Amino acid sequence: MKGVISLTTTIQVEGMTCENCERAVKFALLKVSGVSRVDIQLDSGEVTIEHESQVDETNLYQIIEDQGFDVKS
Ligand SMILES: [Cu+2]
Repeated sequence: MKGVISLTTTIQVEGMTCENCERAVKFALLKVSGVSRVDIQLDSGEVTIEHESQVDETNLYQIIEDQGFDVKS
């Protein structure tokens, strides 16, 4: 049986100001296959994503930007 490797990626995001921003980012990320959990700290802009290792992290950045927010590099 092949094990699934789970990774945690933390992304610093700018521009999320309220619960609606938080929810938009969270739901968009949870739609990605292989993403199992998303935690968002609204005050610090920290988005923590638990995902399988095959998930492309640049795709996660793109999804956040598509919601209208800036990913700090
Ligand atoms: Cu908002």
